[in-house]
Amino acid sequence: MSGSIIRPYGDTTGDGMVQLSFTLPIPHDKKAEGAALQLARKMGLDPALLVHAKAMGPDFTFFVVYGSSTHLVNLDEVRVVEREYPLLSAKDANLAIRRTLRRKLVVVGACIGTDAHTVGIDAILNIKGFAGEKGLEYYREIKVVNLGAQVLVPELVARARAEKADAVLVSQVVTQKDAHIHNTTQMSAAFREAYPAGHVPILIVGGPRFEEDSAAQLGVDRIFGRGTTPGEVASYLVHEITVRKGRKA
Ligand code: B12
Repeated sequence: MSGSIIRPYGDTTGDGMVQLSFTLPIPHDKKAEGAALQLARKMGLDPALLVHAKAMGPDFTFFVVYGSSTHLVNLDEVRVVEREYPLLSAKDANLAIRRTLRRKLVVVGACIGTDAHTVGIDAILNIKGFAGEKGLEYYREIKVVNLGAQVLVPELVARARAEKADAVLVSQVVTQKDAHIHNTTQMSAAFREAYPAGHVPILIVGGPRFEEDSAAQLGVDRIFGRGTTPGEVASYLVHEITVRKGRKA
């Protein structure tokens, strides 16, 4: 195998072993177990071993399957979104904001739609922060307006306008029926409609299950995923206000 082709590792290097779990909408019996193995084989696991099956009520069964994946990963074909800006300390971010804007940077944040998962956005905004980093409220040159959960898009737009927001930070954790995609697209469209072209605030969306390279598709400037820290967001904000100022000049 060339260095850029890899396979998963279980017991011995390159044995391809992976574990996966899923639920089928059938009662737990021998046939259900056979159905789970059929699915696993169709997904490229060969051999596939059933290591766990448990009834989830009378009509569903949960499975864990362990098996060797027949697929190869080509590292040369992996595409990722690299951070194109430097990570700044809170002190340097504050200095850069003051130098660029000569006033505080205003951030309005919310969970939109029916989403009530505020832990993620609070990790970024609240002073106590996340992973040992203080949140944006700690930054002297950032004014944070955290609207909390289940905020309607018109309410978010109105508040962003009233606060003269430089950036709007939205969180979407629930992904059932692609709610995060629909809500984000609706939100970005509403901002483009409410603001003159070139004056829309920096639109940022975050949550654990976004595809990081889909920002343009969703009409936002940046997507932040799992494990994001407040410092990364502050650094991005500094980068983006600097780029925008350069464009205006
Ligand atoms: C805590 C929790 C709850 C709490 C939320 C409390 C609160 N105030 O937030 C409660 C109990 C209320 C809850 C309710 C529900 N939940 Co819930 N919940 C979770 C749980 C266990 C943890 C989420 C969390 O706090 N993670 C920790 C934070 C720090 O991580 P994070 O959100 O990913 O945030 C980080 C990044 O993503 C990013 N980020 C996130 N947002 C933003 C925004 C910006 C601007 C930026 C820059 C970055 C950023 O930065 C953060 C820090 O790194 C998850 C399962 C899990 N383990 O993830 C389920 C989970 C999210 N919940 C789920 C579900 C289904 C529900 C309910 C529908 C359950 C029900 N049937 O009632 C309800 C929905 C309520 C609603 N209307 O939204 C599902 C979602 C499934 C899906 N595909 O959508 C999950 C995945 C559980 C599961 N496996 O089924 N839940």
